[in-house]
Amino acid sequence: MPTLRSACPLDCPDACSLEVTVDEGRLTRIEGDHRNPFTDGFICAKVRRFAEHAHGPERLQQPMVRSGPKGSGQFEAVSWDDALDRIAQRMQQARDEHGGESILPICYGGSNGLLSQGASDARLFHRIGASLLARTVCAAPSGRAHQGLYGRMPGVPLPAYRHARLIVLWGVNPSSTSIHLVPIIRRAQAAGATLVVVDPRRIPLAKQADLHLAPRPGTDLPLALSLIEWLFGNGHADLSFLAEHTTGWEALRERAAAWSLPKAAAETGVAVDDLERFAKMLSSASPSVIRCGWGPERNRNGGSATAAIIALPAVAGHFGVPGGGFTMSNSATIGLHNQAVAAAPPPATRTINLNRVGRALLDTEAPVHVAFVYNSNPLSTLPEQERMRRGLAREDLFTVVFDQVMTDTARYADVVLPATTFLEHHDVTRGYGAMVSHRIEPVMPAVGEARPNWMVFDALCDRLGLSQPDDPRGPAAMLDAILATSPDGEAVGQALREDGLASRPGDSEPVQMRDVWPRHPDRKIHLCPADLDAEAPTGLYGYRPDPGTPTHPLALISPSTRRTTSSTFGQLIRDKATISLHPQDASARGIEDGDRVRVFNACGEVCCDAHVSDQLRPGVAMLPKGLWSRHTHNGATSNALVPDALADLGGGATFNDARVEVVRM
Ligand SMILES: Nc1nc2c(c(=O)[nH]1)N[C@H]1C(S)=C(S)[C@@H](COP(=O)(O)OP(=O)(O)OC[C@H]3O[C@@H](n4cnc5c(=O)[nH]c(N)nc54)[C@H](O)[C@@H]3O)O[C@H]1N2
Ligand SMILES: Nc1nc2c(c(=O)[nH]1)N[C@H]1C(S)=C(S)[C@@H](COP(=O)(O)OP(=O)(O)OC[C@H]3O[C@@H](n4cnc5c(=O)[nH]c(N)nc54)[C@H](O)[C@@H]3O)O[C@H]1N2
Ligand code: SF4
Ligand SMILES: [Mo]
Repeated sequence: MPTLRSACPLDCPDACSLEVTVDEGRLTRIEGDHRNPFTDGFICAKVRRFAEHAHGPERLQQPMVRSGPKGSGQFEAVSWDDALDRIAQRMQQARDEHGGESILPICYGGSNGLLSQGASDARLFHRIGASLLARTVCAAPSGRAHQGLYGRMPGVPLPAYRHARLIVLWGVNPSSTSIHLVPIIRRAQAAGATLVVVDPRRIPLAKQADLHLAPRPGTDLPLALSLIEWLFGNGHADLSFLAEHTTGWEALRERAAAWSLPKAAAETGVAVDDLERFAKMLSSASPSVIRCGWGPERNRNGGSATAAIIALPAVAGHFGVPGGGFTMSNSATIGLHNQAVAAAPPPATRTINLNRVGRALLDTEAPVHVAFVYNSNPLSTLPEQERMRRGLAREDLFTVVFDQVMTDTARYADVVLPATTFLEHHDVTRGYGAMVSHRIEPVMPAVGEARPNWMVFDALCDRLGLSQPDDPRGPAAMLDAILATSPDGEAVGQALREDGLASRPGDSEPVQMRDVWPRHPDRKIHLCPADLDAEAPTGLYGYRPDPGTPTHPLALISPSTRRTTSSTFGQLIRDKATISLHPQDASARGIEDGDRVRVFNACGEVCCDAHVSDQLRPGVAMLPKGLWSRHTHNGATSNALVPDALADLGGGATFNDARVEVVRM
């Protein structure tokens, strides 16, 4: 069998290049290749199992319409023409009777490809005047902070961590979420680098770290500010760098002054000696790099916390050397965008925050009449799951779910449409860790009658009379439009067309504040930008205390696991999930390992089994992200306990602000 080339478009920083073998239309082997050195010939276990996703019993093979009550998962097959006619008719009717705003697209991270998201889908929804969606469930607060301080300056390339003498993993768990960084860290450690982990639980790399700080969830802001205060207070702030390359450092210093190490120790639950050790490491080690993950952003203080974390290298003077600085998201590193594919500006309609879609679906003043779900599994991944479920159960709501498999959300659909996977369609991807872009081509025929996103949205545009003659239609025209209008289109176009793989133009390992600069007109770091300061409810770097109450005291976090990408691949997991509890918290409640428990708060409740574990700090419980209904005893998951309160910046999610009580059943 010939080996074919592909690339992984899943929501993962690593952006692997792949080698696949297909036999008689079925995927038989999928492995990492060496074209992209970061992939280095290996991939995660999830994608190695991709054949089970692509060819498994849950794979959607043909369009279907509902034949039983909502949520029952009873459907009957129809033709594509029939399904598309019904959808077009309901969209037209909703627009005529209630206005375009009564149509709501619901989408997020299924495939990060530029042909699959924000492309012809945006064209359709913009032209019909649908409600706009603020796609805020992930990276919204950290993205605002990264934009405000640095204009999304490219991060330290992950391979350049080999140069570092101090590596800080701050609210990030590469062993699950970015596996190719792990060997790089190990090699740096073998060469003498110090490793610090800041995470409320003992992640695998914390076991090999020189220092593990386990703050209470949501307290990274005082933690980072206390380090900044210590650096200034002890003569370790790089004042000449701050004067030359930053604005707003005096305001940052003033706000950090509220947080002495002892005060931060009390708020974060981290020993003052550990804070001081960490501060000393930051002041002395060079090169020093912070990998800032998405753990710190998913709470009420998330934007300010991320801003304070990524301000640290500026205060400590870590920039200008290979392996020095910070890495947040690298998604803006290669300048490719697909606005020309959308070919339609956003309409002047309302914007609905993705975190509050449940609320929007239950709103009776400005009701949603058509919900169109694609690239996402909102019933599993959005806050306030019970609200979401009640919204989807509304008899008068017409719901389309366009997915690869029968998700929990799809069971509530009126019409289900089968989507192709990246092995069956074209796409263009950009890594947000690895600084590469891939062009993906189909390596096998579509499974059943599955179709790619662009084909479905083009067909709906046609049916609704919304297509225009010069719209870029089809993969080749879409790629042309992207390359012709993107800042780096010319620089990477040839490589993408010829090799299917392009690296960042110019230096492959840019050094922050030497080769790459803040993307602000003054090329300076804005440590206290006015727009962020105005947006945050208590001002930038303003701290909001723990939302726990005497009735719901435990902090429930729901981090990623190795087994799913968000909820993708959840159908392949057969066993039930457990909630991890610290031994102290378990014994205080008379709970033993394996007991069935009820986890609850004002939003909802989950029934599952307990796992007693000292890998968490006391006061913190864990039930992973991405679970499906089948993984608990009552069909509810961690998201049933997550409030739809918003973070301080970017309207972001507060998944880790769930506060709960747990009782034995
Ligand atoms: N295998 C796998 N890979 C993935 C994903 C997946 O679901 N599975 N998801 C992908 C996506 S969508 C994303 S956004 C990235 C996310 O990548 P990561 O940021 O690595 O993942 P998370 O699991 O969100 O959070 C990381 C860590 O933050 C910790 N944490 C929770 N609350 C806090 C806090 O308040 N402060 C601090 N310091 N730490 C905290 C958690 O214990 C967890 O270990 O990974 C991507 N890669
Ligand atoms: N409790 C809790 N919940 C969380 C988080 C958390 O930390 N805790 N993290 C959040 C984060 S970081 C994220 S990014 C979100 C992600 O939330 P979602 O966007 O809902 O992501 P997935 O669960 O991966 O669902 C993606 C779906 O898209 C489908 N899909 C993939 N490719 C295509 C395609 O080409 N076309 C179509 N039509 N469908 C496709 C997949 O089969 C899958 O069902 O979840 C958030 N939810
Ligand atoms: S999910 Fe991440 S590690 Fe796994 S194949 Fe895709 S890019 Fe690579
Ligand atoms: Mo995410």
